[in-house]
Amino acid sequence: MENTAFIALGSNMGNRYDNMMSAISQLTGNKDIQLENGSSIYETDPVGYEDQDLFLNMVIKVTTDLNPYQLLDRCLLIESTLGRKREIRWGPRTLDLDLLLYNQENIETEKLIVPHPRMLERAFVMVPLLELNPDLRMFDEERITAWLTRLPKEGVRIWKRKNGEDVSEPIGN
Ligand code: X6L
Ligand code: MG
Ligand code: MG
Repeated sequence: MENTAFIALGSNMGNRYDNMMSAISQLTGNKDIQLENGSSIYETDPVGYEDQDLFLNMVIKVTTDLNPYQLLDRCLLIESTLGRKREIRWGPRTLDLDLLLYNQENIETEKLIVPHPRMLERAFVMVPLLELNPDLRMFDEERITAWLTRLPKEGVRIWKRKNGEDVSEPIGN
């Protein structure tokens, strides 16, 4: 398990929590991907296309022997086993799995861009990612500073804490 990757999960259709837990089991049930850590789960306002239900979002850290393309293919396969249909762009989905980071690598091909090109603009990705304390040195300092000076938790409320306890109150910034 020589490689470390961070994967973002999102769901806003069906049983959102069960969908995410099922995805984690499928992803890490195969011996070639090991779950290292998982963030709290956040309930988040939809962005991009706003006329849809609230999302649950979280980020997991895994170690793996798979290369980034194999890992991406595994993610896409799990999305389809959970019934993901691509109808409306940015629309509702049973499960979304986005490969955010793979070691410190910069990959830019037609199939895959890592680090995920839009992650710094998305609080529903950055709040759980920063909770896991990844090394963010792959980004230039200016972009990180610019992100941190905005309201990073807007539209992002804790839903299930990492320690397991349910909450219904949003946490402050
Ligand atoms: C202007 C234009 C501003 C487009 C933002 C942001 C588009 C995010 C797409 C955007 C823009 C996205 C999730 C979501 C989606 C999710 C929450 C996307 C792709 N996925 N909203 N919207 N959680 N809360 O996982 O991320 S669609
Ligand atoms: Mg996504
Ligand atoms: Mg995706």
